[in-house]
This record gives sequence, structure tokens and C-alpha cells, in this order.
Amino acid sequence: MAEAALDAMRRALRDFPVAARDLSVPFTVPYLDEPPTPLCFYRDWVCPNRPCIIRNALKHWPALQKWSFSYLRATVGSTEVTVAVTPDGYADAVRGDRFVMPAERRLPLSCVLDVLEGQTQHPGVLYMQKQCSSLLTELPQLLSDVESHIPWASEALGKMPDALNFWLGEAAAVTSLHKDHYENLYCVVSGEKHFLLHPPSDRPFIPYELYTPATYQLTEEGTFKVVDEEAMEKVPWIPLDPLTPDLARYPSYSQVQALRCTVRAGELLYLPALWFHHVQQSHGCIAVNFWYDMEYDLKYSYFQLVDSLTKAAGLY
Ligand SMILES: O=C(O)CCC(=O)C(=O)O
Repeated sequence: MAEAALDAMRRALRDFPVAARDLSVPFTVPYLDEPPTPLCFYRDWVCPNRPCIIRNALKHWPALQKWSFSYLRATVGSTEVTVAVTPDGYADAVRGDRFVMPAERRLPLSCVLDVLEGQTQHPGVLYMQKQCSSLLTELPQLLSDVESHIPWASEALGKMPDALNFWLGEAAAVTSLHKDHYENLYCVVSGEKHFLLHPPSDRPFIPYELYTPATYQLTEEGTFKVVDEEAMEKVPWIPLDPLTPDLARYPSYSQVQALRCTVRAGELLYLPALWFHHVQQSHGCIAVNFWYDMEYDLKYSYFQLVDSLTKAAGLY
């Protein structure tokens, strides 16, 4: 491609996040004081792909009153659950020149609670973060304390959730910046979650690179080894940590402005599909989220186009 045309394409891609932000991205995540009707949810939030935090949407869930550590011990303490273990709290993240996945251990939930309460030591940082509908597959006894879907969201989206996940971990457990093709209804039951968000239109400023996948292995001595997953294809992932961005290496990231929000106990974050998110939490925070598969509509195709052009223009 002629250099002038390539320059024009890069300029257009760099202007795009700013134009999209001016038109449709809020400076902060707005709050609703009650759950919306399905029509309002679809019209005001899903269709324009805008996040919001909804209060009083979970107040009928027994979990809000019941889910203390002592209740979890008494009801599901002996149930074995899958726990991600990492040396530094980062599971599924770029470490050096690898995309590193966590070591996984099966532990009775009471052991996880012992560690969270400081009664037992365990090497590394623990996070129950398995995303395979973990509430249904690992802790089905707790389902009657929540709901199997969010009725107004299911009606708006015309489908039931693909997954219902349970999250519980240490304050040091961090979810690295990424995006999903799900409409995400993220419900905090106790504690707080801290989200750092970017709209999908920020893609031209968000770097991706291809990494050799690897997995942490926890040795008998309690140290960690990084073992390559030789049979797996390379993984495209975001190398940048938005908390300490390496702006010398990724200078265009200085042009984006993240939205930050805290979701507190009893609140529900609607996180629209394709929004980039980085997540931290208070120690022992308990959350449940519903992933509804997104519509693969024209919005999705436009995102794919921006993604392809960003790569083709050599931006990231
Ligand atoms: O809560 C977290 O740590 C991560 C949540 C997340 O990434 C998601 O729901 O897609």
C-alpha cells in the first residue's frame, strides 16, 4: 500500500476512539436505582453498548444475607472446588515472553476459606475463577441462594445465560485486561470489585501480541515453574498492565482514558460485550456472574473490522 494511504488509515484509526468517545462513551459508569424493564435495558444499555451499575437488583437473593464464610463452611465446606494458584495473583496474563495460565488445584472450599482467613498458609495467591459455569458445576448447592438467570436480562436478550460463574479470592488476585464476547451481568454478593474499563472503540490504542502459552506448575517445595504448552497455538493477548502501563513501549495508550468503577455488595454491573476490562477485588470478595452470548450482529462485524485494520496498519 502506498505510504500516504497507510498514513491516512492510521490517522483514521487514531481519530476513531476519540470520535466514538465524544459520541457515546460516558466519563463515569452511571448508576440505576432499580433494575430496568427489559425494554429499557435493551434500548438504553445493550443496544448502545453502554455499561451501568444497577442497585437493588439482587435484594431478593438470599445469598446477600447468607453468604458469610461461616455459612459457606457449614453448607459447602467439604465440597472440592477448582482453585487457580499463581505466584503473583495474575492468572491468564503475559509474564515475560509467555502467556501464563494458573496452576489449578482441587481443594475443599473450607481450605480456601482457611487461607483467606489466615488460618493456613498456601504458596502463591488463590483465586476461584473457573469460568465453566462454576456455580452450577462445582457448587450447585448454592444455586437456591441466587437465581439461575436474571429474568429482565434474559427477556431483553431473548436467551438464557451460557454460564453462571462463582468468584472468590484473595485481594492480590487480579484479572488482566481482556475482553469477552459475552453480555456480562456481574453481581457482587460481598466485598467489592474494582473494574477498569475501555470501550471496544479504544482497540486501536490497546496493544496485542502473540505469546507462547505456558502454565504455572506448583512444585512439592511450594515454588512455581513455568512450563510451556507445546501442543497449543500461540495466544494473542494484551501485554499492557493498565495500572502501570509501559508508555515508552506502548505510547498510544497514553491517549485513552480508562473508566474506573467499584461494584459493591448488592450491586450488579452490566458490562457490555467486547468492553476491555481489568479487575481487582477486596480480600475475600464473593461474586457471581452471568454470561449471555452476544449477538454476532453488525456491531460485532464493525469491531472485527477495526481490529483487522489496527493489525493491518501495524498499530498493534
Ligand atoms: O472478577 C474477575 O476477576 C474477572 C471477571 C471477568 O473477567 C469477567 O466476568 O469476564
